[in-house]
Amino acid sequence: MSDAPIAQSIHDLVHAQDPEAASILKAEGERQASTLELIASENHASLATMHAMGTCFTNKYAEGYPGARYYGGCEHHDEIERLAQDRAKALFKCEYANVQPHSGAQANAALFLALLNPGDTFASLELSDGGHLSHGLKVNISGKWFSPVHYPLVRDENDADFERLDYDAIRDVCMEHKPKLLMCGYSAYPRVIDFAKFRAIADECGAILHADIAHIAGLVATGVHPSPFPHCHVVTTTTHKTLRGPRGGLILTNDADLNKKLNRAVFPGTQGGPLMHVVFSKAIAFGEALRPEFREYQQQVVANAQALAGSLVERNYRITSGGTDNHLMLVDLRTKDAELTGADAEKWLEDAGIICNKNGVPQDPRPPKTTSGLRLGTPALTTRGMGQPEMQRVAELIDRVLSSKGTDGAVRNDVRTLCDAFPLPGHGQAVGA
Ligand code: DSN
Repeated sequence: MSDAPIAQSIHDLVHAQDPEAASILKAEGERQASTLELIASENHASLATMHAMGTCFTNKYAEGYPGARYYGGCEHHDEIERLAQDRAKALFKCEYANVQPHSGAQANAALFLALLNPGDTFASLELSDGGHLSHGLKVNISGKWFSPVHYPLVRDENDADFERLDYDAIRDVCMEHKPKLLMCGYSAYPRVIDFAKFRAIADECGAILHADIAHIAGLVATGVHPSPFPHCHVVTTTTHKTLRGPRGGLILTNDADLNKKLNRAVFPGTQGGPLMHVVFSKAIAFGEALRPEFREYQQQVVANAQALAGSLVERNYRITSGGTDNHLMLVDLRTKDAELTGADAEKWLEDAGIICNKNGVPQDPRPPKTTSGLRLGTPALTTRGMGQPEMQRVAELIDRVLSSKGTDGAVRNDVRTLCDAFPLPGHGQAVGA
């Protein structure tokens, strides 16, 4: 890799000054290289994207926006922020992009500040059904200062749409409560979202329609999942999940007035100085996402998720809603073993080098720290170059761990062998190993 010498020098530079910190960096690099990353919200960014965050753009305050800053010396910060905005607009085919949110939750906090007054009602999917904490959880500002009403998934097991969005119920909830904002887009929902249906409901009840596409941003940017535009008034996302950029947030809209309000809500409403080293990295990642091969990658992410889900079903695990259309799946462990919990499964799998997270399944009788399910995603394994045959192997390894209740110690070696066959792009150079 052409930038490998730069990566090597980052490690060496840190090591020469601070061996203690450098050894932690090296250990984390080795952990990532030697384990199977199945957390649906994680990925392996390119070396260029990662290293862009270690640049002199971190040294500068650039409060404000391009052409209207509160500090001198922002000429190149204006250039890079405009480049990131232009690439984001090209990717998502929209008119306005704010690239400054530090994270997805920050983007959503700005959304609330821009569009709602404290106490206003909004509609969303509850966290326990696959939503996100910034969509109205009581301990989050969205649930503390605003008034969420939640719409359900289809609850009837005999319905063909079991555990999918229930658009009739969404309409009923919205017509009863007349929310000012209707949110769609989720953290643990494996099916296609029908943004046009959401817009019809929003228009009928008089709500602004917002989509949080944090999980599916890469799929959306490449047309592998339908776009929220032109249906949604506002779209928020993270940049580090399927989009494979640096850790950060992004706000998109086609509406000039909303754009003004959203910009003010990001700065000075909820943030101070932008993280310009991250904006620099966002520009680079968006450039990568505009390349044709990024679409092939996203198609493979979905094909891999479907292959993994299919292989798990063959081994008697239930996948909620019967499968997946995107990059993730929710595995209901109870069909395999009624006693098996997500917490135990997560721990045993981690010991074997398979990294994932416990997750409630819809209507889960167990609490969030225990759960009956696992959430699995394929973006990171696909970045390593794995395809459908490897997904069958991964399902077999998962099953060996869970069937043996974590006692099959040989799995750890098999995981290492699989990882060695599909090295991380740039690994070794990235940590100086
Ligand atoms: N924590 C993220 C996830 O894992 O889905 C959402 O922000």
